[in-house]
Amino acid sequence: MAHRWKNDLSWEDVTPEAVWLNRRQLMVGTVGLGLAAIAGSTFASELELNSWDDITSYNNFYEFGTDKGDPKRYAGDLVTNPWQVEIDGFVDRPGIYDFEDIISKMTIEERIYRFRCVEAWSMVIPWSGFELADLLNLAGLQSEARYVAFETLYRPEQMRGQRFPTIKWPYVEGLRLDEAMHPLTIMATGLYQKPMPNQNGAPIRLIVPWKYGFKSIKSIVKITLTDVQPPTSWNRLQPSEYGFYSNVNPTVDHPRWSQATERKVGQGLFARRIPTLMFNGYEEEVAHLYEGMDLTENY
Ligand SMILES: Nc1nc2c(c(=O)[nH]1)N[C@H]1C(S)=C(S)[C@@H](COP(=O)(O)O)O[C@H]1N2
Ligand SMILES: [Mo]
Repeated sequence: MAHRWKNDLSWEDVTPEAVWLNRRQLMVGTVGLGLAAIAGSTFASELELNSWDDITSYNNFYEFGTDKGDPKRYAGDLVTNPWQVEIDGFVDRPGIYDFEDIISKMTIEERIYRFRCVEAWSMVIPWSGFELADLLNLAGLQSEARYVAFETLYRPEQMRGQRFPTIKWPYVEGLRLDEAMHPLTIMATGLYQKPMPNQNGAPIRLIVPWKYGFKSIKSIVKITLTDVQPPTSWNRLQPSEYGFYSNVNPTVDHPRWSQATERKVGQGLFARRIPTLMFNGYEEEVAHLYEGMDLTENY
């Protein structure tokens, strides 16, 4: 399939962890490198790929508990094979699609994306997956479709967090159709060229890199094309803090904290906070989707 996606970060841009560690040791061992070297190292840290360990042990996945360590601790209980995704609503071919069948029809590629959580931490992650647009086209979009609603699995026997009413289960999310069809929007099925770990949303999860992390719903079992804006879990929980759009925006603060900077996970507690970029650095690709919209109103 033809892709309009423009490559953003590649393995040449990011600093794989091993290279970074060597460079840091080198720097520590070299006195008097001067300011240029220090500035250079700061830049490198922003583009440093987060380690497998960072990405798979510091998670948000309330289905397994609210602590950042809970998903790694408990997500092993989830059985992800076999897996089905139901696609319904305004599509020509509604039905229950087998995960294996879906991926056999898709072009799987790697995407290195910045990932920015609403709680002001961030990572750089090498996902693998395919464009959501390709899946929606496989199902056949009808002209009435204006939004896409997503639903996570509800299986409290294996998802222990669902035994408590932390949020209203199942977790739900939604996108406007043009956001869903944008070539940056992917369904991720793996990371670091391995199958998706359970704690990161196995076997299939959404990634929308210009939006706060909570939009990127995990372990999806249902996709519905609708003509009305669908409910979303965080908006339902606290509408004054979480809107439908949730675009990364350093100029619009969360009511309880600033969104101007972020803490890169894995850099240590005393690392310098880095500036948050408009649309998480994807402004050139996505700003046109929101032309004429008041982004303070539509947060
Ligand atoms: N089903 C489901 N999806 C979810 C969440 C969740 O609790 N349940 N948490 C969201 C939040 S708040 C974030 S920041 C990201 C975290 O993704 P990661 O653990 O892969 O970094 O997943 C999002 N997707
Ligand atoms: Mo988050």
